[in-house]
Amino acid sequence: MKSGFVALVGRSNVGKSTILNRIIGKKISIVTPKSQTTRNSIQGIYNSEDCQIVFVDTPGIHKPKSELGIKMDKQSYSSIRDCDLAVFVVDASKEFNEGDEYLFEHLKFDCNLMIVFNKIDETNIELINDLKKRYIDHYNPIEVLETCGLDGFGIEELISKIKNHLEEGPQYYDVTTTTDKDLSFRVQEIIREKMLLLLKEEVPHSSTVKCELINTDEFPINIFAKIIVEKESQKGIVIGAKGKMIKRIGTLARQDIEKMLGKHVNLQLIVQVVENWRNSSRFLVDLGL
Ligand SMILES: Nc1nc2c(ncn2[C@@H]2O[C@H](COP(=O)(O)OP(=O)(O)O)[C@@H](O)[C@H]2O)c(=O)[nH]1
Ligand SMILES: [Mg+2]
Repeated sequence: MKSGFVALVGRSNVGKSTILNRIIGKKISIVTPKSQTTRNSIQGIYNSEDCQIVFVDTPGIHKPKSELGIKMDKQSYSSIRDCDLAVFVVDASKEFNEGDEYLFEHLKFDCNLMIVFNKIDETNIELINDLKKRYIDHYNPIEVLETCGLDGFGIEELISKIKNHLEEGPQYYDVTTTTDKDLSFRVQEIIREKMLLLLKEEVPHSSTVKCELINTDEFPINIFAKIIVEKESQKGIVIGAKGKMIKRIGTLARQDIEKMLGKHVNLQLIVQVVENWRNSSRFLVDLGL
C-alpha cells in the first residue's frame, strides 16, 4: 500500500483544520474564526483500500510573542521536517502582506511541497493570480490546487494528488483509528473551542484547559476539567455574571462531547488562575507542548 505523513502548514486562520476535518470526514481539529486556534500538532488518519495518509495539522506559523508561541511554531517546523510531503495552505481571500513575507523568509521545505489556495469562495481572479505567481516563483511547488474548506470543493482532488506523490510504505495505524490524540486532549480542545467562540480574543488566548478526570465506566460519563487563566480579572470573565458564561461554555462543550462519545456526559468545569502560564516551560510540558 501507499502511505506517508503529510503536514498541513501555513498561517493561522487560513483553513488548515477545516480541510483536515473535511478529509477525515469528522471533527479531528477544532475550528474557529479566531487566529491561533490550533496549538498542538494533531494527526488525522485517512484510510482507503490501497492507501493510508497521516495528516498532521499544525499551529499556524507566526512571529511568536511568548514561550507558548515559540513552542507552537516549533511544533509546526518539526512536523514539516518529519513529513514525506507538505501541503502549504494559503488564504486566497487575502492580499499578500508582511505576515506572508515572514513565512517566505522562515519556512523552508526539504520535502515535496503542494500549495493549496483555500477560501476560493471569497477571492477574485486578480487576487488569486497575484498570489499564485508569488508562491509558485518562491516555492516551486509540485502541485497547485484550489479548495473551499467550507463546502469541500477540491478536497477529493487534493487527496488524489497526494496519493500520486506518496510511495509504497507501511500501514502506520489500524484502519479504525482517526487521530493520535487521546480522549482527554479532545475534550480539552472542545472546551477551548467554545471559549474561543464565546469570549473576546484576549481571554481564550490567555487560557488553557486541563482535563483532570474522565470516567468512561460511569453513566453518565463524569468529566472534570480546569480552565486555566492568567489573571483574576479573566477568571471573572470566564465565570460571567451569576456564572452564566461558564454555564454556556459547559453546555455547548457537553453537547459536542456527547455527540463525539454517543453517551450522556456530566461535565464539571472550574476556573483557576496560574499567573504567566504561557511563559512557564514546566506548565507547557504538562500540556503536551
Ligand atoms: N469563506 C471560507 N471560510 C473558510 C474556508 N475554510 C475555512 N474557513 C473559515 O476560516 C476560519 C479558520 O479556519 P481554521 O480551519 O480554524 O483555520 P486554521 O487556523 O488554518 O486551522 C474558520 O472560521 C473557518 O470556518 C473556506 O474555504 N472559505
Ligand atoms: Mg487550526
